[in-house]
Amino acid sequence: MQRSTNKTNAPSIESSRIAQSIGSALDRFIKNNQNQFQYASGELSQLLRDIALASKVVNREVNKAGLIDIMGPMGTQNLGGDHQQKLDVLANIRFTRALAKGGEVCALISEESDSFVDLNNEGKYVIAIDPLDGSSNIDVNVSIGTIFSIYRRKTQPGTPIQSIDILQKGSEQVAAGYVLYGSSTMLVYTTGHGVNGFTYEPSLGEYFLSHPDLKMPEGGKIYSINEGLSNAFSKPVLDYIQYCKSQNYTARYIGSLVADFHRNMLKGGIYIYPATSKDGSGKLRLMYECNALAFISEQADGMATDGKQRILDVEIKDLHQRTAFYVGSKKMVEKAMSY
Ligand code: P6P
Repeated sequence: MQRSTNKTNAPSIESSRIAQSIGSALDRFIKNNQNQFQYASGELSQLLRDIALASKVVNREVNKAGLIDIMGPMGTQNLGGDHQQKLDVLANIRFTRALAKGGEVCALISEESDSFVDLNNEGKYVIAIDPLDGSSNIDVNVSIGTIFSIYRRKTQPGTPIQSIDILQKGSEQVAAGYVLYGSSTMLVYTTGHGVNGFTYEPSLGEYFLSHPDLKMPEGGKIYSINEGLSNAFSKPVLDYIQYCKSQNYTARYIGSLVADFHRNMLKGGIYIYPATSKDGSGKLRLMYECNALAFISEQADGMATDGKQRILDVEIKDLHQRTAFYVGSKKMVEKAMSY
């Protein structure tokens, strides 16, 4: 068989295209962009690396959950009364340990811990994290996610942590992101200069830039809401759902916030978890679920409200406070707000 020879020795089209398609590795990207970060950039870079490392460990455990005894409930409940899954607790341990070792975070707010965790170090940052959101989907092999918000502590490092370090509203975030353990594992984050998505290559143990400068389409035709709760919805919410149906929008609801959010960010759409007659303040948590996704959505030219005001402006009264959540394409959230 005649072998095709590449006379000019220039890289063939295929190899140059493949080379182009793989973006820079996360470490390289963080280093190249750390000067954008007006605070002590080296420390934020280290913090993002610590999160990426923990996510690789959690990813490995999530991917083999069916094979080792880490499926199913722990038989315990967290403060919010959610039945903790074994992977919830494992993920909380992994992230807490990685962040404690990294030394950049002095305090951690987690869905899995009743009060904040003092990591007893001189770190300048505070993190609010849902180590594994959507954990009820783990046993049925549906995508799940990690959600995190990063704040700077307000008081001097080395002094006792105070509530002003902990109860910071969403607009105070200096960085935020999520990990989506889906058909591929992705890390998506912002430091206030746009949103970038990285896809994990397990054979190399590296995240590579795959979705640079993510922007939410201004409009969309996907609405995500649990219509099974319709009897508990207010009339404006029901009216907006009817509007979506009148426009022949597609209903897509995975029941895993990060997966629903990520799809809507890429394709355009709106995710709604409203206040209901069952949950007067909604179900989702402000500090470690909604604030991070609200920051990301605004950085991607989207919008996030609680039905009345910008999520990032909501005052924090309690670590585990809940909020109604309308997030996604700007025009869709504006329309929903008009009801
Ligand atoms: P419901 C998962 O428990 C979660 O926190 C989000 O990931 C998800 O969007 C929502 O709750 C699903 O709640 O009441 O529709 O089952």
